[in-house]
Amino acid sequence: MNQYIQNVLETVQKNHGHEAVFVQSVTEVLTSLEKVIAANAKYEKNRILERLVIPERAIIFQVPWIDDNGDVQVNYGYRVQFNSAIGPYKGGIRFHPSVNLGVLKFLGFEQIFKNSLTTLPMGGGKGGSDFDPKGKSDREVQTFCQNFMRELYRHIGPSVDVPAGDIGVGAREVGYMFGQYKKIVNSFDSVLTGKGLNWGGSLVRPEATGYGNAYFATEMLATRGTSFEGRRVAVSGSGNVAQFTVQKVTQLGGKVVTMSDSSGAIVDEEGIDAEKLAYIMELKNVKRGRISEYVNFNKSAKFIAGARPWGLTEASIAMPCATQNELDLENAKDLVKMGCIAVSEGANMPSTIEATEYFKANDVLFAPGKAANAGGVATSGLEMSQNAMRLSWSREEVDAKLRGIMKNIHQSARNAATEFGEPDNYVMGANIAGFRKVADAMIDQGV
Ligand code: NDP
Ligand code: 2IT
Repeated sequence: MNQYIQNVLETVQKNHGHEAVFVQSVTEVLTSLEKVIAANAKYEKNRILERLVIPERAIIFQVPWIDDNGDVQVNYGYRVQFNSAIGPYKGGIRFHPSVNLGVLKFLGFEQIFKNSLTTLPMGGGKGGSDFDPKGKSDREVQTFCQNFMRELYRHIGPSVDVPAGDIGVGAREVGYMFGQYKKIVNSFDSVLTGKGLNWGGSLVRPEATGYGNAYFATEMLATRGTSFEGRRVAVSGSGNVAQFTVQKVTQLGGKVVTMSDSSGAIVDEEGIDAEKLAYIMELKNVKRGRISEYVNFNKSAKFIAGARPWGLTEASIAMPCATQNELDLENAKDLVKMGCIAVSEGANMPSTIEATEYFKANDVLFAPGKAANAGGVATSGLEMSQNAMRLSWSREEVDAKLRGIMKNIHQSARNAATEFGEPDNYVMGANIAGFRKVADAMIDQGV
């Protein structure tokens, strides 16, 4: 490996070994930059890698709140403002008990390159809390969001840092946080994206990550002269990204045969069509139920407690849309055995490095999350543009722009991969294309 990259990686491992997913994401990115770093002395001279792996700023705060029993609770709040070379910090907020600084550093680091790929002017950031919205009343979620924003508001702003949703943060939570921000600063700002349609949100933002994932996969499949048409597709997760991945894949002629949540996976050999998906959306988004309940609605489907969807049934395309490291080497082997020819990541870093390498070795097309799921943040960027112009585009306009952006990301990843001799290596292509723009901006702006 290139000596410069190796030195930076060793330092990150030594100082941040306890932040395993952050080290994993840095390792994946840096090792794939080998050829571009070797060919351009300016990156080492300007210490770009050392500067990229340290957040420009990371804020940690306490969030005290009162639960329905009148008891005082306290959670951590975080915002990692990773890199602002090409625009204001931009990235989601995650509420999940597994959230800690290391998880948000991994997500913020990924976001730098993803946002760069969208072609829109957005830097990288991520925030969140170890608060678990599961099982909480609506009043508890509201009071938590308000108390979270009571500290976060001073660190964000339409030209500073623009958060959005992620795991555990959807339209409801964005609404409560926006309401609190507006009350404190007394200004109707474009300070969060994923807003409601009546108050500054963009059409297609809720659908954008899942639709973008399907659009990216369509481009990638076309390079092998094929498409979703008639193919069986394994999807994981049943939240925002999974739901709209399933919807678009089905519209494009695919048959989705699995979905999941953290308690297990369902297999529906007949395919999860529009009517069944409507049931799942109501179950997950309104009733806030569990995917296991799907078998009460559709008796021919199976629920396998504790299982991941990989290898449970034949599928030629896999689209992991739940969480990081939910697809490991064993899962990758099972998928290939069951006929998998392509993987498109809706989630952030759902495949382990070993799984990714196995796919590459077995000629499976592999779209990394930072390229395939960039449609969500790209449409957040479009929401910011509409807010700045004080107008809103039609559904058709936003969808056409999203489709164009995903086509563009696919092309620039493929072009960069081709330039460095591995046309099918979307990991290398996406990382190089995302990196160059940010690194060159950092050099332009001086030390
Ligand atoms: P949601 O909260 O809407 O859904 C998350 C889904 O993943 C749920 O089905 C959840 O199951 C499952 N899940 C979460 N944690 C785990 C876990 N530890 N093990 C197994 N399953 C788990 O989140 P999103 O759909 O928004 O996000 C999903 C992924 O997509 C994340 O990686 C996120 O970072 C990424 N992403 C999201 C974007 C967006 O616009 N929302 C944009 C780009 C990427 P359960 O209900 O049981 O917890
Ligand atoms: O991981 C992601 O790209 C997101 N959660 C969306 C971020 C955003 O600002 O829309």
